[in-house]
Amino acid sequence: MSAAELETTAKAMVAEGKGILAIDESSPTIKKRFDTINIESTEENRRAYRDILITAPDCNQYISGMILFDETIRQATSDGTPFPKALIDQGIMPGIKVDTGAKDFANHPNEKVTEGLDGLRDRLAEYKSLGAKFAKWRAVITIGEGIPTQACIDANAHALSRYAGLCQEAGIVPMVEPEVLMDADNTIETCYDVTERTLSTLFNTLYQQDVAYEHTILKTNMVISGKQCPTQADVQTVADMTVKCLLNTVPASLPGIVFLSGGQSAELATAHLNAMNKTYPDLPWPLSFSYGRALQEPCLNAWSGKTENVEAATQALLHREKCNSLACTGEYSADIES
Ligand code: 5MM
Repeated sequence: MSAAELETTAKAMVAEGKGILAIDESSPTIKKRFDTINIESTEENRRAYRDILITAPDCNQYISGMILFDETIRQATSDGTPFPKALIDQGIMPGIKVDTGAKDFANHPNEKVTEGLDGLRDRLAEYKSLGAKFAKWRAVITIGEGIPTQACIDANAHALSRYAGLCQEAGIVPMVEPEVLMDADNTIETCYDVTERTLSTLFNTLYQQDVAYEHTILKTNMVISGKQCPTQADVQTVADMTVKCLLNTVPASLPGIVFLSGGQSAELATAHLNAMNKTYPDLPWPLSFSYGRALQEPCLNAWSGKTENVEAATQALLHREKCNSLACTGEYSADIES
């Protein structure tokens, strides 16, 4: 694949009014999600659920790509069409999660470093042959007493950069995801400081390793109050501080930035994205979404593992996709929720 094709893929991922649906839960995470609706995490149940997400009619109006898990990229729809082909037939790009998970970081209690570089060159070649156009790697940065350490941020930035270089070599667009977790009791100001330090380290390291910014997509957290913080910043403050942080750290040549939802409610994740795009329509990059939970939760609950609920689940998914599509251009209003 030429540089021009990488550029085309990256731009298409963040085409106006479109975002990415993250359905790349690893086996332990999808089990956690299924536990909430009392469904056993069997291979067939995972396939049936992902079938709903992948084949929702006309979702290509809102969705440019979906991130798959290794098992999912090898599965097929109920009528036997391989999932990657079912996506490509709708004009949606298949993506793939290529990290192998966040593991304990040696000598650094309560911190994680993401693994998955061993054999990655060969795995990327296989995923490409299966139709993958982009690949995601998630690093986890935890806020707490004395953490994150710079050592943890550096180790994760280094791994992200090595994976991103291998992706571009393979003709696959890297979607680099450094996630500052929002589960603690920190203020929004602490989230700002940690996110700024994480992103500036990441882009310096990408530069040192000659990763082309113009063929890279950033998937990041919003700058937000920790879930347990007694004072929760309002929507406009989240929008203002997130945009300020991105302007201070992200090169203008990046084709686009997408957000993870990180445990925000579905409606709040949409409202935050909308406020950013409404207040700041002339940023150097499109701001879009790559939510997992904030797109899937209403759909998963509506489905509850029952065939007779597939239509309701599909409608719940399409509704969230439409809301977030509108938020990409600042045209969302909470009125359309009712
Ligand atoms: C969909 O979940 C993804 C996979 O997570 P695990 O490897 O932990 O199973 C996850 O990387 C996801 O893409 C991002 O965290 C964004 O999802 P949310 O739910 O935070 O929007």
